[in-house]
Amino acid sequence: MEAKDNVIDTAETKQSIGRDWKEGVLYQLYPPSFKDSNGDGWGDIGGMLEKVDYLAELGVSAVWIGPVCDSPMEDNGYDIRDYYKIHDAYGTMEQFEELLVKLHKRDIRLVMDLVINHTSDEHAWFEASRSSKDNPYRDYYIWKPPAADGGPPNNWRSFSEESAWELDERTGEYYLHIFDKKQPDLNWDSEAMRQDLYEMIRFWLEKGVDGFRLDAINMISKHPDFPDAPQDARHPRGQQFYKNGPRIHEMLRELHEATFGRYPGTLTLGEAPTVTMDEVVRYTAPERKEMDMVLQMELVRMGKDFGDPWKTDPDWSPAMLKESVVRWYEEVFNRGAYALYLSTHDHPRMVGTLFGDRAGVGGTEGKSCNDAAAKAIGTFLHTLPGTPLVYQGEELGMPNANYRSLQDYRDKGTVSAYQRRLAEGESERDILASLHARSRDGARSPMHWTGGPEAGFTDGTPWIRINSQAKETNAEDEQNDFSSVLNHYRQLIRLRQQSPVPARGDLNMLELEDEWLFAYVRAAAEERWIVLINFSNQSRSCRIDEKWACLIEQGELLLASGLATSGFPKSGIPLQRRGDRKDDCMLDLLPYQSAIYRISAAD
Ligand code: TEU
Repeated sequence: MEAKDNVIDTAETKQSIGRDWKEGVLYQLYPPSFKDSNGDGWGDIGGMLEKVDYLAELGVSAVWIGPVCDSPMEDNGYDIRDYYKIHDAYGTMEQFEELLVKLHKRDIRLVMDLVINHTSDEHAWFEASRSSKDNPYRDYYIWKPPAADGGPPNNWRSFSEESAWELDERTGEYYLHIFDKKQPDLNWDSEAMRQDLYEMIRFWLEKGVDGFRLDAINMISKHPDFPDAPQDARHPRGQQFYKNGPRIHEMLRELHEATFGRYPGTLTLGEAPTVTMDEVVRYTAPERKEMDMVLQMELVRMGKDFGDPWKTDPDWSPAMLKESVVRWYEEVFNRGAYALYLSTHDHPRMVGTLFGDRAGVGGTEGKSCNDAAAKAIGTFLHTLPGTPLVYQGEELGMPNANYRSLQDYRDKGTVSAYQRRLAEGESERDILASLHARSRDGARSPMHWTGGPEAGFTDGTPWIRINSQAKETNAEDEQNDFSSVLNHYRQLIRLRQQSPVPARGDLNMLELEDEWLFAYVRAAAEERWIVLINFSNQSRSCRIDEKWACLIEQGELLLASGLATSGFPKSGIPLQRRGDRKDDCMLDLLPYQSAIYRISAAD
């Protein structure tokens, strides 16, 4: 495409808002569960408008808003029926424009969710496509004749665990759907389809949208031969033939050139599950002009064995966490870019997954343990290399929803997994335990705005049950409580605004004998930070190198957190010297304690 001299100057507005994207903090807003303004129990743009001040006070620089385009809502909007229309339950285009203006006034940029690997089967393109083999829209989607035995063209499975192919009686052919059968995959090999998508993206850019989170973007280029995968391949079978496929980079470059590249300053945040580090660099190296950042999905998926998506216990260890953090830093940080999240709408909340029983969520001491764990997670997220992405409610320490029966769940994939497993003879108790540990609905319960009815989310009946912990954990109470998780997040975000260390600093993960203790140094030219975190619910102690001990002693404590009843040892420093021996310095951290020290670069 011949874009260069076609650069449109809304860029000026964009660049005047905030600083470099990487330096800020991103916030994920999940529309159905954020705030309802009209009492229908479903979040909406009116609700978002009410909460712009809340977001501004938190200090985030951009908000990624989940899909709000017209949709039959089979997958909460990740199944778009009309890219040019706001879904009725969310409000109107005028309200969307008002939101954009209001966010910009508070220096917050708006990032839309761009779902372009697939559409809804109710999209006009698909309706035309399926109508006959010679319809001009036929090749907007991926159609194949049946295999010799009349079955699907290959053995790929969809994320919803069925075949990835659906037979359409009308023409006797199968269409591909990597996700649900209501979400047919677009055919990115069709030039006409791509041009239609680009036009739609420019429509939103013209409105002044600042960026896009590109849904499942590394799946758009499919292997041209559609080969069978080994029968025992990891779930979902066939993924190696459509993730990071043969034409992916060519396609992303063309997409960039035809759309985002014409609007400098636009952020593109690519969702790319299962990638190698080299692949991430290829996606995000600035000179390649593909995407700005990839979402680092490893931490949020950690320990979840994708051979069995419903396994109850995440097979997770602190060593895995350290390894992943260091690998991304060493192999990507200086060559490409990534955003880091520890919770999102597709996985149960981190505070439940990693700390679940360990944090004692729901028990008598549940609240203080939960909050201490939530703060440790916050410290970790904001002090690692990579741009932090906070998922709504995480900043309040919202626990995983405590859904206990099938009636509580709304996610289609969750409900069908329940039914399938029950039919296969599994006990209801076991199924519910694994849903609690793994269902996406765990993170989708509505925001806790107040401790009042329906957590202040709606005046009506919420589309999904409010978490019973809303009375103890809610924004209204936390606003004014200096020791709240919310205030911890606000301070973390402020620290990031004031120092170059978190966005640009090098990382040196110190080797400690206790795997539950994390100590790392972030160093930028002007300044260094030492971060200490205890990820367990036990007090822990291990030897620390004298050199680092001295630096901690001389450092300035920027922020600390731990169990409300405890705090730091009297000295204010979590260190003890035992005897005179130089190497006998111990680091002592209380359960879920975290601390950030600043030491000058000269030390
Ligand atoms: O998710 C894409 C994705 O790759 C999945 O691995 C996701 O982790 C899975 O759905 C978990 O069960 C994106 C969206 O984030 C998700 O909400 C959508 O359902 C999906 O795309 C289809 O649009």
